[in-house]
Amino acid sequence: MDANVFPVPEAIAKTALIDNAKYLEMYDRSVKDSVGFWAEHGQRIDWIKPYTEVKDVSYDPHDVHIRWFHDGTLNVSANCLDRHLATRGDQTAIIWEGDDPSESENITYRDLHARVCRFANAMKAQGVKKGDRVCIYLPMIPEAAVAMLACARIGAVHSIVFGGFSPDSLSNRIQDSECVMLITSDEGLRGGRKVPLKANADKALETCPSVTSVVVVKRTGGAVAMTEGRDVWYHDVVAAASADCPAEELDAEHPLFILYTSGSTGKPKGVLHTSGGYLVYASMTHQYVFDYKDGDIYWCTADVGWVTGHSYIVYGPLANGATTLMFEGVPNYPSVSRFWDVIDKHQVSIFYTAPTAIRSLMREGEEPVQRTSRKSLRLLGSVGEPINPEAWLWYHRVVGDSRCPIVDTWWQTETGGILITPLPGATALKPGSATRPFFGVVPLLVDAEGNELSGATEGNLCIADSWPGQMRTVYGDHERFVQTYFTTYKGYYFTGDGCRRDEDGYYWITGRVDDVINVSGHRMGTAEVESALVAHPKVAEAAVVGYPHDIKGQGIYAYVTLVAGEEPTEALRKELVGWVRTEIGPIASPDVIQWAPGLPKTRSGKIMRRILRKIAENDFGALGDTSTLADPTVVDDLIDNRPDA
Ligand code: 6R9
Repeated sequence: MDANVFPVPEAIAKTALIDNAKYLEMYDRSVKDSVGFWAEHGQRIDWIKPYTEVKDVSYDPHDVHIRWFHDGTLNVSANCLDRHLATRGDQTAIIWEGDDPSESENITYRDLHARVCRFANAMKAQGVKKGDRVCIYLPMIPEAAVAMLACARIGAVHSIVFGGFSPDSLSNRIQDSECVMLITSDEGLRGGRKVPLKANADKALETCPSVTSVVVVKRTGGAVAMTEGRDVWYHDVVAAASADCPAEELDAEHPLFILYTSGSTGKPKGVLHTSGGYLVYASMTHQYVFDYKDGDIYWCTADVGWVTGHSYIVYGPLANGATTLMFEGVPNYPSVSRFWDVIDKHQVSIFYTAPTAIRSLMREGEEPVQRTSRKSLRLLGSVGEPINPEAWLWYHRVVGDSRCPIVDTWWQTETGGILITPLPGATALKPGSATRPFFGVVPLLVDAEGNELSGATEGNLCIADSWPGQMRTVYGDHERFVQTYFTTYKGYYFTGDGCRRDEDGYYWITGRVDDVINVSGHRMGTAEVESALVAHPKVAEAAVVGYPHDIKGQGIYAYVTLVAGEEPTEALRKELVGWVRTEIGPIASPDVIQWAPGLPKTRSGKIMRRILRKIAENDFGALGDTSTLADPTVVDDLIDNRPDA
């Protein structure tokens, strides 16, 4: 056998839910009889009124619509809570591990149910109604999960904004979906440092007239301003609320949440997910991809501000009655052994994290890992960006003691759940490959003209058919949804990723083919960073590209042209980095700023990003044809003055 293929370990094969024969049989049925397959698996969750229609989907650009189980009714929060009470009321639903290792808490299903009911009633008392949008801007504390489930219980639509986003970013997102309520906390706590969430929120709300009430969770006890008539304390409103809150009966296609994500152009898009199909898909992928069984302790290190936190900390695991760990902190606080200490402390058996975290911990050597036991682990996962084989092998050998399979899960905010992934009991692994499609998923590789490519090949990754977890629209802009995903390659969903398929039919994601970059697993539109830069009074023009970065996967490389008369100084460089941090948030900080007296443009004025990418990559040999440039000498200047990235 190929040295780079890792077969299913015997111990896993013996107990896994799905072996290879079963995978092949189920996959075959899922694509040949999609309706029959999903009619059956849709029943894994509880419906109030059963569905009779399974699938109503069109990818025709004139009439894109995606509906699953649409005549059924259900409640997502009842599926995550109420239905477990009789059988597992006293089981831990959420293990919360605080930023400070001395703080942790186990919350049972019964307790979580009561907290969600109380907060749902409190939201109603504040005037929130079914269909209203509610913004959640919280750190990784149990109240974040409580708020999500409380929204789901009453049919309000949550929009979570990652706590690392700036007031401006928060305000844009609130305005776009016209949220009526904002749920935040006094401060957040990460790596021992405080994040001024309420102060950020106050700033954002200056431009958000739709928000009439703000609920503030007391996390650190830091002093905050409370606006009379608008702001209330979480602990006050839940104390006044009843713990009896019947779950609202909602249509399968009732919106569950909006989550903003970056695209190649314009402002972030509000990705809309609905209730029934999403929950079926999130729970099914969680069970099979992680081979989840009763007794497992499952930990996904994502933040609920990203889709991974939605599907694989909260909705998928809780729908499955799992024990899910929620971590407030960071991998290197108080020491670089923190992840492994938490695994030992709570006896975690399934661990799901991002390649950037692995790479940064790998840099610290093996000792901080080896001084911990990790005997409880049986499965590892990776998500967010391609994992390089070196990091994969280290994760496998050092963290997993060569015992635990790694599921490299490829998916997107738009897909709601995992689409390409190994199944631990079925799939032999190749480091760096997301391997094979999940049930019901038909990946296609197409060339630039949209011709489908067969066999071992490389191309643009599309998906041929729908799956229940697929996004339904861009909130408030269905035309943008159609334009972004369904017009480039007719009849297919276009992912924006490039991909290679090998001779065994395994998929290898090669990264984005559009102007989206992936920084530490966070999606960032180069256009967003550019518009932040040009908003600075001294900047005339900016072009932003990604470049390979050892830890972050990709770093942000900005070419900046100053307005005439401005001097390119080190102080200004720092100022611009700080400016982008304030405009968007720390995750968007440029790693490199290169002063560019001119940018390479075609005669029609289009910036040739291909060339800028090559220069940023330090790859001057492959600049390609520069003859169409209006002024080819700008390229030489950029090469000569490239700072050491
Ligand atoms: C879940 C999530 C989506 C983009 C996606 C792709 C990249 C995610 C990956 C991966 C290679 C993996 N991506 N998982 N690339 N291998 N296992 O990350 O959603 O934030 O929307 O990002 O991330 O480029 O298109 P999101």
